[in-house]
Amino acid sequence: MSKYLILGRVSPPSNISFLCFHLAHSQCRQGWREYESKCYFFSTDTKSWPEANAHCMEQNSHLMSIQDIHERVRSSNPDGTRICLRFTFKIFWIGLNDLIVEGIWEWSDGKPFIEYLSFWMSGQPDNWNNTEDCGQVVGYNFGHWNDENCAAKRKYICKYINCKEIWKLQPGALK
Ligand SMILES: [Ca+2]
Ligand SMILES: [Ca+2]
Repeated sequence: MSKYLILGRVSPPSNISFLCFHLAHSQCRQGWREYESKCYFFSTDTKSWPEANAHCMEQNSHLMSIQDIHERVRSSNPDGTRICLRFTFKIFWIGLNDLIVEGIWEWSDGKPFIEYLSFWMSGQPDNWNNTEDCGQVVGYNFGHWNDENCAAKRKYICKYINCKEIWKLQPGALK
């Protein structure tokens, strides 16, 4: 059964084919954890950052970006808060990267990089050996961030925004 109520097409020139609104009480997909209208997936397997990025996108999500203090606190709080039960002492790739311009950090989901939410480990990012362009949260260091070589195999966190409280645009969904 469709989760969405189709409301109609958006007129050209938009390439967005329709608007939809979530009808029922929304839940995250199985295996994902809900927090404040967002759904998070904490992997148990390990992948390189590009593999993890592609995997999240295949799941209609992105590597996690940190867009407010709650996400940062949650991701940095190892005491069993809901979304970080399996977070303690582990390292997870998030969407953080400076792949395009060295030293300019961005989120892979295109959300703004909010400077005051930066949460780097002491001495990081160091772009060690000029090879570190992907960002991770370091569970054993209170969730502080480190840059590491993108080829390193790490666990990863995917995130998508739930439809519960927002109007959602789904490009091409009627094709
Ligand atoms: Ca770098
Ligand atoms: Ca580093």
